[in-house]
Amino acid sequence: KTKSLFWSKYLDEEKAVAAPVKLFRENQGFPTNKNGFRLGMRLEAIDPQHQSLFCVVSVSEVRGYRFRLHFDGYSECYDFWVNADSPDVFPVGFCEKNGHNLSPPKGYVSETFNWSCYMKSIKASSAPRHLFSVKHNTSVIPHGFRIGSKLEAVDKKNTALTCVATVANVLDNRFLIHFDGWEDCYDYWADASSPYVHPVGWCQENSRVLSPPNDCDDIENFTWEKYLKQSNSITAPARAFKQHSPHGFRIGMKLEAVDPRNPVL
Ligand code: MLZ
Repeated sequence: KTKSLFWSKYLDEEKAVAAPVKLFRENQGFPTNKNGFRLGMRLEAIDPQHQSLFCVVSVSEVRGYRFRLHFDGYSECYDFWVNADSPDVFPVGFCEKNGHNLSPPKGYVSETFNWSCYMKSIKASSAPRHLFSVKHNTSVIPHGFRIGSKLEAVDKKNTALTCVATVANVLDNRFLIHFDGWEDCYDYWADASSPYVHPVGWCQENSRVLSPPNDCDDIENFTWEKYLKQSNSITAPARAFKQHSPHGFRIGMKLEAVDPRNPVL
């Protein structure tokens, strides 16, 4: 493949090698690998900063295989980029069909929001179905994580904490983690192989501290047994978790690691 003049000179000067093209997938061929999403098309998407929400969004920029999404009626500062094959974008009508609440554009209320009236009023078009490469499986897959199942999960915004959590929604093979008693801003989607989720009793077995529900009146004496009885809840069964086989790492072992906040160190 032909390299630009800049690259050939730069690689020469630095005595560096370019990562071989064969290491990349076809969809990484920026900017040539185009996608069919076009400016202004409407669709539904999971808000990456607030993952419990499915929102009305529009395509605000297209670049190669990626595109930028904008929350209708909200500031551009919330815009975010996705790959064209993202599992977090859905055609218009997906939420209604699959029983998820849809967060309407700013200034609309979800009870009365109607996609087709909205599209007519703004004279926009919806992103055609064939552009969505993830085929969502609407038939229920029995994977043990049902809405209401309790489990233990790492709070990704405070990763030192493993907390009492509940499955709040299900989407294909993924489930939404919600932390009991907390606002839904901590919610996130996971699947059975996620290293952040564990069955009830995992903290105790592994001598970790479990963070009790936020509304727990007796934090010191929280027990799952009491809590499950009180709330009359089910648990996600241990066999449903598909975690990697025990690795060789043990507490106290030394190693080298990248600091994700200062990746050069
Ligand atoms: N410092 C934060 C921690 C919140 C942890 C929530 N975990 C689900 C606070 O107290 O708000």
